[in-house]
Amino acid sequence: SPPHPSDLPHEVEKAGQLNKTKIAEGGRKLRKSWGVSWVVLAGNSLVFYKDLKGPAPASWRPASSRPESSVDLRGAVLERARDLSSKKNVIHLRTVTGNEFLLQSDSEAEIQDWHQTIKGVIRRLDRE
Ligand code: I3P
Repeated sequence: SPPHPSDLPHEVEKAGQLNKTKIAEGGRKLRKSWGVSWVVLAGNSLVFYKDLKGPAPASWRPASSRPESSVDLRGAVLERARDLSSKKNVIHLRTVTGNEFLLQSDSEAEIQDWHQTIKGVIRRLDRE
């Protein structure tokens, strides 16, 4: 069974629902496919979970769901996406391995908070 949140080694800095699409894999461009994900920022990673049908879970981690994927933020680059989407409130994340994601929220305040919080982790890792 999946680990209980309290067994996980890192504290959750932020978690929430975002629209997400991967736009490149290993530097190779992918066709966009937007979907809703639960995104958890913990330790050095951004972790993606499938969205749940129905009401939002009480805790940060959807019960009995395993991560879909996880992104190592060391050396990653994060910017506001200017010309990469017709949507508003989009951030663009590129990993050292050349994987690229767009994350979007209907709330400008939310995407600004994600931007600042993820940036903080990237800067911390840059100093290590
Ligand atoms: C894409 C879809 C995406 C859109 C993308 C389209 O079409 O409409 O939502 O991205 O634009 O190509 P399809 O479903 O046929 O693949 P945005 O919503 O982020 O604008 P793009 O090709 O300009 O990236």
